[in-house]
Amino acid sequence: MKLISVELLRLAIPLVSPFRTSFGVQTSRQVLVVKVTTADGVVGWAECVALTDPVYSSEYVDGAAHVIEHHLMPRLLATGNLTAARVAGALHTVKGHRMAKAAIETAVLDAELRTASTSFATHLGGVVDRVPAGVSVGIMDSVPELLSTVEGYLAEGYVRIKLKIQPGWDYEPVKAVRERFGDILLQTDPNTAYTLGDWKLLAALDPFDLLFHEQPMDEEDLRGHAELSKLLKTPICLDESIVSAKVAADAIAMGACSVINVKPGRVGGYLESRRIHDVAQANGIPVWCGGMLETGIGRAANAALASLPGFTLPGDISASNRYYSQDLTPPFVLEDGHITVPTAPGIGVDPLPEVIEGLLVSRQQLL
Ligand code: OSB
Ligand code: MG
Repeated sequence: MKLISVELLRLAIPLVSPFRTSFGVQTSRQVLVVKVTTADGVVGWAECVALTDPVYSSEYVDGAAHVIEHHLMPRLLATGNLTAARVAGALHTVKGHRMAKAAIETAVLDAELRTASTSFATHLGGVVDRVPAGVSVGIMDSVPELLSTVEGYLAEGYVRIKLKIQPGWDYEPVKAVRERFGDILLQTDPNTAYTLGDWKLLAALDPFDLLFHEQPMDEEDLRGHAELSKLLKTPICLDESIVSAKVAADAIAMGACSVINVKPGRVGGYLESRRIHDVAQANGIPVWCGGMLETGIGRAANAALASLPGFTLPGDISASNRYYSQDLTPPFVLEDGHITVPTAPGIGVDPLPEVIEGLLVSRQQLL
Protein backbone atom coordinates (compact mmCIF):
# COMPACT_ATOMS: atom_id res chain seq x y z
CA MET A 1 0.00 0.00 0.00
CA LYS A 2 1.17 3.49 -0.79
CA LEU A 3 -0.13 6.46 1.18
CA ILE A 4 -0.59 9.74 -0.65
CA SER A 5 -2.08 11.71 2.25
CA VAL A 6 -2.05 11.59 6.04
CA GLU A 7 -4.13 14.10 7.98
CA LEU A 8 -4.36 14.70 11.70
CA LEU A 9 -7.70 16.23 12.68
CA ARG A 10 -8.33 17.65 16.11
CA LEU A 11 -11.93 17.74 17.27
CA ALA A 12 -13.64 18.78 20.47
CA ILE A 13 -16.80 16.92 21.42
CA PRO A 14 -18.90 17.62 24.53
CA LEU A 15 -19.95 14.67 26.71
CA VAL A 16 -23.67 14.39 27.49
CA SER A 17 -22.80 14.46 31.21
CA PRO A 18 -19.59 14.84 33.23
CA PHE A 19 -17.71 11.55 33.77
CA ARG A 20 -15.89 11.45 37.11
CA THR A 21 -13.23 8.88 37.99
CA SER A 22 -10.56 8.70 40.68
CA PHE A 23 -8.25 10.57 38.24
CA GLY A 24 -10.56 13.52 37.59
CA VAL A 25 -13.64 14.72 35.73
CA GLN A 26 -14.05 14.66 31.95
CA THR A 27 -16.66 17.03 30.51
CA SER A 28 -15.64 16.81 26.87
CA ARG A 29 -13.24 14.89 24.70
CA GLN A 30 -10.53 16.31 22.55
CA VAL A 31 -10.19 13.70 19.84
CA LEU A 32 -7.30 13.21 17.45
CA VAL A 33 -8.52 11.59 14.26
CA VAL A 34 -6.02 10.08 11.82
CA LYS A 35 -7.16 9.99 8.18
CA VAL A 36 -4.98 8.26 5.60
CA THR A 37 -5.55 8.06 1.86
CA THR A 38 -3.97 5.41 -0.36
CA ALA A 39 -2.75 5.81 -3.93
CA ASP A 40 -5.94 3.93 -4.94
CA GLY A 41 -8.01 6.63 -3.28
CA VAL A 42 -9.11 4.46 -0.36
CA VAL A 43 -9.48 6.33 2.95
CA GLY A 44 -8.64 4.80 6.34
CA TRP A 45 -9.77 6.24 9.69
CA ALA A 46 -8.73 5.90 13.31
CA GLU A 47 -9.08 7.85 16.52
CA CYS A 48 -6.37 8.23 19.13
CA VAL A 49 -7.78 7.47 22.59
CA ALA A 50 -5.32 9.59 24.58
CA LEU A 51 -7.13 11.91 27.01
CA THR A 52 -6.44 15.64 27.25
CA ASP A 53 -4.31 15.20 30.38
CA PRO A 54 -1.86 12.38 31.20
CA VAL A 55 -4.01 11.09 34.08
CA TYR A 56 -5.06 7.62 32.93
CA SER A 57 -1.65 6.84 31.45
CA SER A 58 1.35 8.98 30.51
CA GLU A 59 -0.09 9.72 27.08
CA TYR A 60 -2.14 12.86 26.35
CA VAL A 61 -3.54 14.52 23.25
CA ASP A 62 -0.85 17.15 22.62
CA GLY A 63 1.90 14.59 23.29
CA ALA A 64 0.30 12.08 20.94
CA ALA A 65 -0.02 14.69 18.18
CA HIS A 66 3.63 15.64 18.67
CA VAL A 67 4.99 12.10 18.62
CA ILE A 68 2.85 11.22 15.59
CA GLU A 69 4.12 14.22 13.62
CA HIS A 70 7.77 14.17 14.62
CA HIS A 71 8.60 10.55 15.42
CA LEU A 72 6.04 8.09 14.04
CA MET A 73 5.26 9.61 10.64
CA PRO A 74 8.89 9.74 9.44
CA ARG A 75 9.30 6.07 10.32
CA LEU A 76 5.99 5.10 8.75
CA LEU A 77 6.78 6.93 5.53
CA ALA A 78 10.23 5.34 5.31
CA THR A 79 8.65 1.87 5.31
CA GLY A 80 8.62 0.13 1.96
CA ASN A 81 5.76 -2.26 1.13
CA LEU A 82 3.57 -0.77 3.81
CA THR A 83 1.02 -3.13 5.34
CA ALA A 84 -0.77 -2.88 8.68
CA ALA A 85 1.17 -5.89 9.94
CA ARG A 86 4.44 -4.00 9.32
CA VAL A 87 3.48 -0.83 11.15
CA ALA A 88 4.39 -1.99 14.68
CA GLY A 89 7.83 -3.09 13.50
CA ALA A 90 8.36 0.20 11.64
CA LEU A 91 7.55 2.18 14.81
CA HIS A 92 9.33 -0.15 17.23
CA THR A 93 12.39 2.03 17.84
CA VAL A 94 10.09 4.62 19.44
CA LYS A 95 9.50 3.56 23.04
CA GLY A 96 6.00 3.59 24.51
CA HIS A 97 3.42 5.98 23.01
CA ARG A 98 1.14 3.05 22.33
CA MET A 99 -2.04 5.09 21.89
CA ALA A 100 -0.35 7.18 19.21
CA LYS A 101 1.03 4.04 17.52
CA ALA A 102 -2.37 2.34 17.71
CA ALA A 103 -4.01 5.24 15.88
CA ILE A 104 -1.50 4.98 13.03
CA GLU A 105 -1.73 1.21 12.74
CA THR A 106 -5.53 1.27 12.90
CA ALA A 107 -5.86 3.87 10.14
CA VAL A 108 -3.54 1.80 7.91
CA LEU A 109 -5.44 -1.38 8.77
CA ASP A 110 -8.75 0.32 7.98
CA ALA A 111 -7.48 1.39 4.56
CA GLU A 112 -6.02 -2.06 3.91
CA LEU A 113 -9.23 -3.88 4.85
CA ARG A 114 -11.44 -1.46 2.91
CA THR A 115 -9.23 -2.16 -0.11
CA ALA A 116 -9.64 -5.91 0.43
CA SER A 117 -13.40 -5.62 1.19
CA THR A 118 -12.87 -7.35 4.54
CA SER A 119 -14.32 -6.24 7.86
CA PHE A 120 -12.30 -5.78 11.05
CA ALA A 121 -14.33 -8.55 12.68
CA THR A 122 -13.56 -11.02 9.89
CA HIS A 123 -9.88 -10.07 9.84
CA LEU A 124 -9.47 -10.33 13.61
CA GLY A 125 -11.41 -13.60 13.90
CA GLY A 126 -14.79 -12.53 15.23
CA VAL A 127 -17.38 -15.23 15.78
CA VAL A 128 -20.56 -13.36 16.78
CA ASP A 129 -22.78 -10.74 15.10
CA ARG A 130 -23.47 -8.68 18.21
CA VAL A 131 -21.76 -8.09 21.54
CA PRO A 132 -23.26 -7.53 25.00
CA ALA A 133 -23.04 -3.92 26.15
CA GLY A 134 -21.88 -2.86 29.58
CA VAL A 135 -21.77 0.69 30.90
CA SER A 136 -19.20 2.46 33.05
CA VAL A 137 -20.80 4.68 35.70
CA GLY A 138 -18.80 7.59 37.09
CA ILE A 139 -18.40 8.72 40.69
CA MET A 140 -21.43 10.79 41.73
CA ASP A 141 -22.16 13.39 44.38
CA SER A 142 -24.66 11.17 46.18
CA VAL A 143 -25.97 7.61 46.37
CA PRO A 144 -29.52 8.61 45.27
CA GLU A 145 -28.03 10.28 42.17
CA LEU A 146 -26.06 7.09 41.45
CA LEU A 147 -29.13 4.88 41.89
CA SER A 148 -31.23 6.92 39.49
CA THR A 149 -28.40 6.91 36.94
CA VAL A 150 -27.97 3.14 37.19
CA GLU A 151 -31.73 2.65 37.02
CA GLY A 152 -31.78 4.60 33.74
CA TYR A 153 -29.01 2.47 32.20
CA LEU A 154 -30.68 -0.77 33.27
CA ALA A 155 -33.96 0.47 31.76
CA GLU A 156 -32.12 1.09 28.50
CA GLY A 157 -31.00 -2.55 28.55
CA TYR A 158 -27.34 -2.49 29.57
CA VAL A 159 -26.44 -5.99 30.72
CA ARG A 160 -23.62 -5.06 33.09
CA ILE A 161 -22.84 -2.12 35.37
CA LYS A 162 -19.32 -0.96 36.23
CA LEU A 163 -19.01 1.46 39.13
CA LYS A 164 -16.07 3.81 39.36
CA ILE A 165 -14.95 3.76 42.99
CA GLN A 166 -12.26 5.23 45.23
CA PRO A 167 -11.63 5.30 49.00
CA GLY A 168 -14.64 7.14 50.46
CA TRP A 169 -16.88 6.14 47.50
CA ASP A 170 -16.90 2.36 47.64
CA TYR A 171 -18.86 0.49 50.32
CA GLU A 172 -21.99 2.66 50.35
CA PRO A 173 -22.50 2.97 46.57
CA VAL A 174 -21.72 -0.71 45.89
CA LYS A 175 -24.01 -1.88 48.69
CA ALA A 176 -26.80 0.46 47.56
CA VAL A 177 -26.63 -0.67 43.92
CA ARG A 178 -26.52 -4.36 44.85
CA GLU A 179 -29.43 -4.06 47.28
CA ARG A 180 -31.58 -1.96 44.99
CA PHE A 181 -31.06 -3.86 41.72
CA GLY A 182 -30.49 -7.42 42.94
CA ASP A 183 -28.72 -9.98 40.84
CA ILE A 184 -27.23 -7.78 38.06
CA LEU A 185 -23.70 -8.20 36.66
CA LEU A 186 -21.74 -5.68 38.73
CA GLN A 187 -18.04 -4.77 38.85
CA THR A 188 -15.87 -1.89 40.06
CA ASP A 189 -13.05 0.19 38.57
CA PRO A 190 -10.91 2.18 41.03
CA ASN A 191 -8.34 3.20 38.37
CA THR A 192 -5.36 2.61 40.73
CA ALA A 193 -6.92 4.49 43.68
CA TYR A 194 -6.00 1.90 46.37
CA THR A 195 -2.80 0.56 47.93
CA LEU A 196 -2.14 -2.84 49.44
CA GLY A 197 -2.56 -1.20 52.87
CA ASP A 198 -6.17 -0.43 51.93
CA TRP A 199 -6.99 -4.09 51.33
CA LYS A 200 -9.67 -4.18 54.02
CA LEU A 201 -11.66 -1.48 52.19
CA LEU A 202 -11.81 -3.82 49.19
CA ALA A 203 -12.36 -6.96 51.29
CA ALA A 204 -15.45 -5.21 52.69
CA LEU A 205 -16.91 -5.43 49.17
CA ASP A 206 -16.50 -9.23 48.97
CA PRO A 207 -20.06 -9.95 50.18
CA PHE A 208 -21.52 -8.11 47.17
CA ASP A 209 -20.65 -10.79 44.62
CA LEU A 210 -18.82 -8.55 42.19
CA LEU A 211 -17.47 -9.92 38.93
CA PHE A 212 -14.11 -8.32 39.77
CA HIS A 213 -12.28 -5.14 40.75
CA GLU A 214 -10.54 -3.54 37.78
CA GLN A 215 -7.02 -2.19 38.41
CA PRO A 216 -7.33 -1.45 42.13
CA MET A 217 -3.65 -0.45 42.52
CA ASP A 218 -0.75 1.23 40.71
CA GLU A 219 -0.16 0.08 37.16
CA GLU A 220 3.43 -1.01 37.86
CA ASP A 221 2.46 -3.06 40.91
CA LEU A 222 1.93 -6.52 39.44
CA ARG A 223 3.31 -8.18 42.55
CA GLY A 224 0.98 -6.15 44.77
CA HIS A 225 -2.00 -7.29 42.73
CA ALA A 226 -0.87 -10.90 43.14
CA GLU A 227 -0.75 -10.33 46.92
CA LEU A 228 -4.11 -8.54 46.92
CA SER A 229 -5.75 -11.36 45.03
CA LYS A 230 -4.84 -13.72 47.89
CA LEU A 231 -6.55 -11.40 50.40
CA LEU A 232 -9.82 -10.97 48.50
CA LYS A 233 -12.61 -13.28 47.45
CA THR A 234 -13.45 -10.93 44.54
CA PRO A 235 -11.27 -11.56 41.45
CA ILE A 236 -8.81 -8.97 40.15
CA CYS A 237 -8.94 -7.67 36.57
CA LEU A 238 -6.10 -5.55 35.17
CA ASP A 239 -6.49 -2.57 32.84
CA GLU A 240 -3.68 0.05 33.09
CA SER A 241 -0.99 -2.58 33.87
CA ILE A 242 -1.51 -4.62 30.70
CA VAL A 243 0.35 -2.72 28.00
CA SER A 244 1.40 -5.70 25.85
CA ALA A 245 0.94 -9.44 25.33
CA LYS A 246 4.28 -9.90 27.11
CA VAL A 247 3.05 -8.12 30.25
CA ALA A 248 -0.24 -10.03 30.01
CA ALA A 249 1.68 -13.32 30.03
CA ASP A 250 3.74 -12.18 33.05
CA ALA A 251 0.70 -10.94 34.98
CA ILE A 252 -1.11 -14.22 34.40
CA ALA A 253 1.96 -16.27 35.41
CA MET A 254 2.33 -14.23 38.63
CA GLY A 255 -1.32 -14.58 39.57
CA ALA A 256 -1.74 -10.79 39.41
CA CYS A 257 -5.10 -11.08 37.62
CA SER A 258 -7.69 -13.64 36.63
CA VAL A 259 -9.43 -11.36 34.10
CA ILE A 260 -8.01 -8.88 31.56
CA ASN A 261 -9.50 -5.66 30.15
CA VAL A 262 -8.19 -5.30 26.58
CA LYS A 263 -8.01 -1.71 25.29
CA PRO A 264 -6.50 -1.43 21.82
CA GLY A 265 -5.11 2.07 22.42
CA ARG A 266 -3.39 1.09 25.65
CA VAL A 267 -1.61 -1.88 24.05
CA GLY A 268 -0.59 -0.34 20.72
CA GLY A 269 -3.41 -1.51 18.47
CA TYR A 270 -5.84 -4.21 17.42
CA LEU A 271 -3.16 -6.67 16.32
CA GLU A 272 -1.49 -6.65 19.76
CA SER A 273 -5.01 -6.82 21.28
CA ARG A 274 -5.58 -10.04 19.40
CA ARG A 275 -2.29 -11.43 20.75
CA ILE A 276 -3.41 -10.59 24.30
CA HIS A 277 -6.71 -12.33 23.60
CA ASP A 278 -4.77 -15.39 22.41
CA VAL A 279 -2.42 -15.47 25.43
CA ALA A 280 -5.36 -15.08 27.82
CA GLN A 281 -7.43 -17.70 26.05
CA ALA A 282 -4.54 -20.20 26.14
CA ASN A 283 -4.39 -19.65 29.91
CA GLY A 284 -8.13 -19.85 30.52
CA ILE A 285 -8.31 -16.15 31.42
CA PRO A 286 -11.48 -14.33 30.26
CA VAL A 287 -11.02 -10.98 28.52
CA TRP A 288 -13.38 -8.10 27.74
CA CYS A 289 -13.07 -4.97 25.66
CA GLY A 290 -12.52 -1.78 27.61
CA GLY A 291 -13.33 1.71 26.40
CA MET A 292 -11.80 5.19 26.38
CA LEU A 293 -14.95 7.23 25.68
CA GLU A 294 -14.51 6.46 21.98
CA THR A 295 -16.53 8.09 19.23
CA GLY A 296 -18.12 5.83 16.65
CA ILE A 297 -14.76 5.52 14.85
CA GLY A 298 -13.11 3.69 17.75
CA ARG A 299 -16.34 2.09 18.98
CA ALA A 300 -16.81 0.32 15.62
CA ALA A 301 -13.41 -1.35 15.80
CA ASN A 302 -13.87 -2.18 19.50
CA ALA A 303 -17.14 -3.97 18.71
CA ALA A 304 -15.28 -6.03 16.11
CA LEU A 305 -12.56 -6.95 18.63
CA ALA A 306 -15.17 -7.90 21.22
CA SER A 307 -16.63 -10.43 18.77
CA LEU A 308 -13.60 -12.73 19.22
CA PRO A 309 -14.34 -15.97 21.12
CA GLY A 310 -12.27 -15.18 24.24
CA PHE A 311 -14.28 -12.00 24.94
CA THR A 312 -16.66 -13.79 27.25
CA LEU A 313 -17.55 -10.84 29.51
CA PRO A 314 -19.58 -7.75 28.49
CA GLY A 315 -17.37 -4.85 27.41
CA ASP A 316 -17.46 -1.10 28.00
CA ILE A 317 -19.00 -0.84 24.55
CA SER A 318 -22.00 1.35 25.14
CA ALA A 319 -24.34 3.04 22.70
CA SER A 320 -23.14 6.34 21.20
CA ASN A 321 -25.68 8.28 23.29
CA ARG A 322 -24.02 7.14 26.54
CA TYR A 323 -21.40 9.81 25.83
CA TYR A 324 -22.39 11.86 22.77
CA SER A 325 -25.59 13.47 21.56
CA GLN A 326 -24.02 13.68 18.10
CA ASP A 327 -21.48 10.98 17.27
CA LEU A 328 -18.91 11.29 14.48
CA THR A 329 -20.51 8.30 12.71
CA PRO A 330 -24.07 7.08 12.43
CA PRO A 331 -24.82 6.23 16.06
CA PHE A 332 -24.32 2.84 17.67
CA VAL A 333 -27.58 1.90 19.36
CA LEU A 334 -28.49 -0.61 22.00
CA GLU A 335 -30.67 -3.47 20.80
CA ASP A 336 -31.74 -5.90 23.48
CA GLY A 337 -28.64 -4.92 25.49
CA HIS A 338 -26.30 -5.55 22.57
CA ILE A 339 -24.30 -3.58 20.00
CA THR A 340 -24.23 -4.89 16.44
CA VAL A 341 -20.77 -5.73 15.09
CA PRO A 342 -20.18 -3.84 11.83
CA THR A 343 -19.89 -6.08 8.77
CA ALA A 344 -18.91 -3.52 6.10
CA PRO A 345 -15.22 -3.35 5.02
CA GLY A 346 -12.65 -1.95 7.45
CA ILE A 347 -14.07 -0.50 10.63
CA GLY A 348 -17.41 -0.71 8.85
CA VAL A 349 -18.65 2.81 9.49
CA ASP A 350 -18.04 6.12 7.72
CA PRO A 351 -17.48 9.34 9.65
CA LEU A 352 -20.08 12.01 8.82
CA PRO A 353 -18.22 14.81 6.95
CA GLU A 354 -20.49 17.64 8.14
CA VAL A 355 -20.21 16.53 11.77
CA ILE A 356 -16.42 16.30 11.51
CA GLU A 357 -16.27 19.78 9.98
CA GLY A 358 -18.56 21.17 12.66
CA LEU A 359 -16.43 19.88 15.54
CA LEU A 360 -13.07 20.52 13.91
CA VAL A 361 -10.56 22.54 15.93
CA SER A 362 -7.60 22.18 13.57
CA ARG A 363 -6.36 20.15 10.66
CA GLN A 364 -2.76 19.24 9.94
CA GLN A 365 -1.51 17.72 6.72
CA LEU A 366 1.34 15.34 7.61
CA LEU A 367 1.81 14.00 4.09
O1 OSB B 1 -10.45 2.87 33.23
O2 OSB B 1 -11.80 1.93 31.93
C1 OSB B 1 -11.25 2.94 32.33
C2 OSB B 1 -12.72 5.95 30.49
C3 OSB B 1 -11.58 6.70 30.28
C4 OSB B 1 -10.39 6.25 30.75
C5 OSB B 1 -10.30 5.05 31.45
C6 OSB B 1 -11.45 4.28 31.66
C7 OSB B 1 -12.68 4.76 31.20
C8 OSB B 1 -13.94 4.08 31.45
C9 OSB B 1 -15.07 4.29 30.47
O3 OSB B 1 -14.16 3.40 32.41
C10 OSB B 1 -15.02 3.32 29.37
C11 OSB B 1 -15.98 3.65 28.24
O4 OSB B 1 -17.19 3.51 28.45
O5 OSB B 1 -15.53 4.04 27.14
MG1 MG C 1 -10.35 0.81 33.76
